[in-house]
Amino acid sequence: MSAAETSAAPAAETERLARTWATPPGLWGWLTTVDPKEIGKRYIVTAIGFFVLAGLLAAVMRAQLARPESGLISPDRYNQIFTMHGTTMMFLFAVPIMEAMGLYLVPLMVGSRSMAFPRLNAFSYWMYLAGGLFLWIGFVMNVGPDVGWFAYVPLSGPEYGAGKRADFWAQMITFTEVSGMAAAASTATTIFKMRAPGMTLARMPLFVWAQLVTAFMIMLAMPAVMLASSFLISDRLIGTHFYNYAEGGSTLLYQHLFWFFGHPEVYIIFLPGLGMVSEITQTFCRRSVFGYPAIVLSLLATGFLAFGLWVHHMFATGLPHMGDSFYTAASMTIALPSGVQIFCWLATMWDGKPRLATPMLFVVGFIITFVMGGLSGVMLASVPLDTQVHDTYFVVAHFHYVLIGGAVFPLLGGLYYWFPKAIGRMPNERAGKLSFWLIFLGFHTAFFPMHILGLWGMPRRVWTYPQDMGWGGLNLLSTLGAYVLATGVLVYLVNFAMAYRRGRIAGPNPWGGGGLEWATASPPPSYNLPRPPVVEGREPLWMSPGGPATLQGLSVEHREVLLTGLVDAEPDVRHGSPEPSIWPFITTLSVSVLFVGSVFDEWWLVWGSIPFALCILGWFWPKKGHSKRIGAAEKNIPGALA
Ligand code: HEM
Ligand SMILES: [Cu+2]
Repeated sequence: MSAAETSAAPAAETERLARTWATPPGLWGWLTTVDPKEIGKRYIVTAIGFFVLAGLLAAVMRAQLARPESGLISPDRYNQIFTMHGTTMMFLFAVPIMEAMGLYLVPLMVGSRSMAFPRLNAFSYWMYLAGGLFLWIGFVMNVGPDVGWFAYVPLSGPEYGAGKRADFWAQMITFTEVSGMAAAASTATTIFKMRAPGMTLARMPLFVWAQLVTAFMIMLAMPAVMLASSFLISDRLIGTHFYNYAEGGSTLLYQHLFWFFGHPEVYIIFLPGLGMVSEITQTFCRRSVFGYPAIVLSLLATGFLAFGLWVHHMFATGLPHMGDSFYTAASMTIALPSGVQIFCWLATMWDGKPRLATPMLFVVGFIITFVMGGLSGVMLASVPLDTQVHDTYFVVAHFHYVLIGGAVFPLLGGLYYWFPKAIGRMPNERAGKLSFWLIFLGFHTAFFPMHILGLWGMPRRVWTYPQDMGWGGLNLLSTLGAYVLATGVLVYLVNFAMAYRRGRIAGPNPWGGGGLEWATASPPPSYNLPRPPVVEGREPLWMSPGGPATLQGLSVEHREVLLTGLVDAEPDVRHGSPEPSIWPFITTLSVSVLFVGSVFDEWWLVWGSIPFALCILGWFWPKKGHSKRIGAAEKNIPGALA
């Protein structure tokens, strides 16, 4: 067969492919699908649902805080509400949605038919859904956790945390972390082994790099918090003494375990956001991003450094001075890699005359807001200042600047940017711009005053404050800002809902992007691309606007994916990819019974593991798969596979 060519696949071939990769129709298909795009979309919609719920809780908090001595909600409800808000935002919205963007986009961007462990992706989604429902059902039944999103002991321990509330928090953590690690393992493996031929590491899109670093951070950080929450639950249920000072345990151990996860967590949330910013910036500036190697190195450096800062959350616990100084220095150092990336984007914009469409507006909003959040972060890294403003609204302002500025703005830009790809229709630009301005101005009105309130001494996690403190005015302003922000989010989502039904048809590449995700139809067919593309540069579509050259010979009769070499992405193995399967769903049911039951009685752990073991047996029951190594002669990117 001939060398690589840009021929379109004949219709018979794509029809056969569509049948091979189809998801069964109806409810059965919904429960059994292993298509990463289906799972990614579902994940994203669910996460947006949790974002809206947690946002409503924020609206309630802001209503309560708008006036001094307000009695809108009771202190006990307030405790549950801020805990649910923080917990939902971090564990059920931010991390899952960032991973889900990867599940949807990574296979398209690397030009693969599917992902490495499609059934594991499905399992990840079901586990996430189960954990989220568990937490929210608890909240509705008045057993919502009330111990803050980091659930410090001894407050959350057996002595002070009576009832089941803290158990609900701890077990929800186990659910979501299992889910998070499953998705991360699949993403990392896909990136390493399933890139299109020719997509060497140095040609990988920056969003894919960001997802890779994030996946490793998830796999390294999440076990720490699972340990923290499992020790907590066993202290509470079976009387172990991990955190019991009187019996030789340690309360500080909890903080170390939690923040060894908790600090990397914030980078897990915003590194994918940085990846989106790079993609959007280069498309709207119509040039490849300035300083690709510098950006990749910064992502890697952030990933490593993020594990060396956790103690800055514990400055107020009275650590040795040596420790204080070390973690101050480390916390300041991490500003450098982020700074490098900001300069790279600015240089790209400088050179590129950016087109200020909605995604790009969110990028600009991100740069402004994130730099401000970074500056208050560097201030907090200094121990004397931190001991002054610890647990005040200054900290609440800081982390919303980095979380909303650093992750939510890029995410809103990214969702808008890839919406036409996933749905096939364009959102309305005027509504998009309106939503941006409402969100941006609302955000700063809501959160900037909190810096001042914090410096004036207003503590966080208080349900109200006395009239004569003089905090009323700024709090009212902050509440108004929050409602403007909420209106902006409403406009943003309504715009999507309208576009979903009536938007202009997008076509494969509405923004003129250069990455492989734009080479296929919108929405993409179940098999992604008819034939594996052969990649010759970082922006394959800009190099050959007619579409990249393709490779023939991958099976269309069976679900077959092409595995390639880790560094150079030479064709290596053809590998069978799983058919739709009900096992991930059933396995999740069995794990859920075990996890939920164990909150009430420790014996569920023992008996519950039997159905779980049976499920695993069913899942991994040997099937006729196939896997064929590709001969040495064909490795150098031929036009056809043997
Ligand atoms: C959408 C607009 C938002 C508003 C108006 C808002 C408002 C608030 C307020 C007023 C508090 C402080 C409660 C207190 O200390 O008494 C708070 C806490 C918190 N928020 Fe938000 N928030 C928003 C979005 C977010 C997002 C997007 C995230 C994360 C991705 C987030 C994460 C947190 C966390 C982790 C806490 C700490 C909870 C705790 O103290 O345990 N928030 N938020
Ligand atoms: Cu930190």
